[in-house]
Amino acid sequence: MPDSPFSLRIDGMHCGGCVRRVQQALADVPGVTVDKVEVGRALGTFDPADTDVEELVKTIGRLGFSAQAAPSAG
Ligand SMILES: [Cu+2]
Repeated sequence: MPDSPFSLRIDGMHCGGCVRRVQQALADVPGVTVDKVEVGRALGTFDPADTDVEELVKTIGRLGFSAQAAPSAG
């Protein structure tokens, strides 16, 4: 199955430390490939057989940030 893109808008991120935490947490989710994390958003792809956007939102929520799915650019 082809990977699906995800784009998350994330509130509560402030600095490079936040970026690293989000990047690490997403990368630890099976099936996820992180393309880019910056303050306020994260982009990448995931294998729909392994996870879904809702799980990624929850993963970021467990770090203390508030994430929501954003429309994919392009
Ligand atoms: Cu920070």
